[in-house]
Amino acid sequence: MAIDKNKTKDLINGIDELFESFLGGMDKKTQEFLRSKVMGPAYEEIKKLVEDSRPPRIYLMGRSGHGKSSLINALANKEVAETNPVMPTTPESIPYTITFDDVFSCWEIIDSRGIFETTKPNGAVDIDATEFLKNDIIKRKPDIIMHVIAATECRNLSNDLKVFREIQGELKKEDLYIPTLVVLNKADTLGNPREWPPEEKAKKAGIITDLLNYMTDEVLCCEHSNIDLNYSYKGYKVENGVYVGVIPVSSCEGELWNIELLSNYIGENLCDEACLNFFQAQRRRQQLKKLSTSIINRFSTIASGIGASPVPISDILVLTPLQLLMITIIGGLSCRSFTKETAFEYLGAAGINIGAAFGIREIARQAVKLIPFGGWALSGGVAGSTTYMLGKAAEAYFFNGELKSPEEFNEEN
Ligand SMILES: Nc1nc2c(ncn2[C@@H]2O[C@H](COP(=O)(O)OP(=O)(O)OP(=O)(O)O)[C@@H](O)[C@H]2O)c(=O)[nH]1
Ligand SMILES: [Mg+2]
Repeated sequence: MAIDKNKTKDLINGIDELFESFLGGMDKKTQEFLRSKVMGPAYEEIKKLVEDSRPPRIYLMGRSGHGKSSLINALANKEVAETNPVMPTTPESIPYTITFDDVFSCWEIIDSRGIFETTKPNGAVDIDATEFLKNDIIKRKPDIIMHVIAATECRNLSNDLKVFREIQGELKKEDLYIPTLVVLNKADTLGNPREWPPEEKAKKAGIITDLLNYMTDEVLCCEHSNIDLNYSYKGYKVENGVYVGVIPVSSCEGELWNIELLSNYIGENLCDEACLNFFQAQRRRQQLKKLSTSIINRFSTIASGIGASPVPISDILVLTPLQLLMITIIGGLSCRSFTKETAFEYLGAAGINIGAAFGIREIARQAVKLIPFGGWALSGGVAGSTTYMLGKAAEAYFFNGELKSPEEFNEEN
């Protein structure tokens, strides 16, 4: 299970019912304040993360046989059906969707295979192909472009990058900026293929670094910095207004290398709406946890807004629906089911008696005991920090399987 966009409405309706049941007995001004300044912004956050989410649109560029399909299989962590195994004789791009049904996600891939094949004897790319590629990118509007080049062929194919640079110049005129990554595939075949992986073979690591330097210094002509601070051979971040990085990988089945770093880097360059589908499909816990942490921070900020209430709110219980919603999202991001029962599962594990006989008020009363702020006045600071601590404790439970007391996260806030 995971976050299912189609369940968002049910979840929000369920939580909203709880919330409304809290409001009874409060004066109108407080009710209005809580609706518009607490739950309203919380629902807005869910909308941004879940309802606005859409599949990432990934555009593949590169010559036949350099490993575009293998790379997608490596990233998707499964064999993706080839839609058209026959080499096209005229440039055409082939869009297809990869669905990850069990995690409610999908990706849109556009494989521009064949475009660079129509080269002239001198290696120049055909003018029609260039025009086609430009128009195709304008038409498809991908979120990211991956230019896949077999590492051993880089030195012969530098012209392809120059051609693409010109295309990007044209795209800019259309106000279209699409982050583009050079993926140096088949890094394993550089030098002696038996010397592998580079983590264990310094010579291979050196060959890869030399190639990265060549690509950035002589082909792209731009400054670079390590993506992984400790290892230059894992790839460079570049900023030349067109390309965002040069990353070596091996996408050979059974020999995958550096795919996780590539995936993270793609995520860094994707817009917010495309991230959930991209990472959830791969069940990338590290990345999903980052999304969860950002939700915790946002929900804590929303909770602390309670301090600005026109009428002082002394009942910390009013935060329970907000916190249940937050815990459900954290659970969903950790690939649990996206229903409020997930939040109850955590509260149950944390020692709260979630019997069917108890009403939500009782659950709330018990939940408050998880964080002993008894006797404190409910200020914005207290509301924010209790929400934060509860979120972090739920995150530790769902992502790391650790049952920690929320208080342990007090220092961090
Ligand atoms: N050694 C090695 N072989 C690879 C790697 N990636 C792909 N290959 C092999 O290269 C061949 C071509 O890979 P594909 O993924 O089909 O290449 P493609 O770019 O999709 O080719 P077209 O669909 O024809 O455009 C296959 O035999 C792969 O097994 C790699 O990282 N290392
Ligand atoms: Mg292919």
